Amino acid sequence: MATVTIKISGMSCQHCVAIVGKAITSVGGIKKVDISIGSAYVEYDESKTTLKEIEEAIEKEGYKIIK
Ligand SMILES: [Cu+2]
Repeated sequence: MATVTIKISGMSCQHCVAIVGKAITSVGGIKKVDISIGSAYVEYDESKTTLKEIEEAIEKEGYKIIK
């Protein structure tokens, strides 16, 4: 199990929180997500997905990952 906190720009309200949460949980192997405006804490199974895949799912919704 891996845990990561991803910083996200472009989120401004609870609607964004819902969209990002949905995007992350749509990736396989996600065990836990805790989203707030501007960041996402994620627990995931490294044998099923990668951080890159999670980040891409967020970016696909129009948000930007802050590295
Ligand atoms: Cu919003």
